[in-house]
Amino acid sequence: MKKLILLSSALVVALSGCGKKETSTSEPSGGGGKSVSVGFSQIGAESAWRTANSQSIKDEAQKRGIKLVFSDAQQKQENQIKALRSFIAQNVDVIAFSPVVETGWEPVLQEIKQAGIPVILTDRAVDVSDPSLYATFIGSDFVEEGRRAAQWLADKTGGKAQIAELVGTPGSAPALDRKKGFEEVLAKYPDMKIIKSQSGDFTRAKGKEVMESFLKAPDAKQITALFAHNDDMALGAIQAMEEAGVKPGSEITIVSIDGVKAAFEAMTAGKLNCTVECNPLIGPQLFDSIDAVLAKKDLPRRIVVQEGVFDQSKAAAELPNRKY
Ligand code: GYE
Repeated sequence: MKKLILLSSALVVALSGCGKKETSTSEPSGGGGKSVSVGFSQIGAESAWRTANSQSIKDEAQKRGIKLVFSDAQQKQENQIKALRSFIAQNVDVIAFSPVVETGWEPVLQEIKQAGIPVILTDRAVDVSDPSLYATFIGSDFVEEGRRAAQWLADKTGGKAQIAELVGTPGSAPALDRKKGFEEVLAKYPDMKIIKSQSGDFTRAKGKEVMESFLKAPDAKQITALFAHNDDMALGAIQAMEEAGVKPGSEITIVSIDGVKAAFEAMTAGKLNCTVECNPLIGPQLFDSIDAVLAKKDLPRRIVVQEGVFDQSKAAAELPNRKY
């Protein structure tokens, strides 16, 4: 059975070999003996958060002399599944990945399990019924981030806001959970309502496009606040507002999530009001967990990343400290 799976996986790799430019391998420099190899399937390069996340993982692999096979799925689940199968065919020691959406992973995770390769999830969670399909999940508490954004907005507006929402990638853990946490807090404030909600796919370009359409709607004037599921979409929306003659940060109060450098710059310029931190620098925690898995040590099922909330009053002091 194992052989059959390996064979079919090898075939997939061979067939998809041509035209596959998104995979890079970094070989450890120097050293003897067999080095550890890790296959990492990344979602894409949709945001500044993601770029920092990829860099953190690559830097840490390099630092520890681990052979990293890194594959970029360009926001497509099918590409991630192909990459995971190619990691089986290459017989890597550990597979790690950040799943673009929550569902649809069970079959490929079963194949990985049959091949005897441990799996570590980073950043986003999966929805599977068999808990033995992965060793641990390292990532932020997205529900809490949504709660923090809503609480900040409630405090800032005295519990009164007509909110436009820019949602992340449909079906992704951060989009589902941030919305859930945000709405949970909103339920306590009868005068806070989401009056518009649409996906901007976590990108600046889509965030701008969707905000443009919000601002063209007949009831556009009713919008008093914007909740963007990430900074990139908020930054795109800020551009759309400026082009439409609406003052971001004053006429529309804006709260987003991630805490990337550009968000701090927008806060110091008075255009963004608040960002809830979501830390992408999880390379060190990932490779610590890889070490533990290979040493057959028990790992917690869930490793939560620590993070904070920053508004304009803290932005200038924090800006020089930002690492992403
Ligand atoms: O907030 C967003 C990125 O999954 C936490 O994905 C991540 C999210 C992050 O594209 O900027």
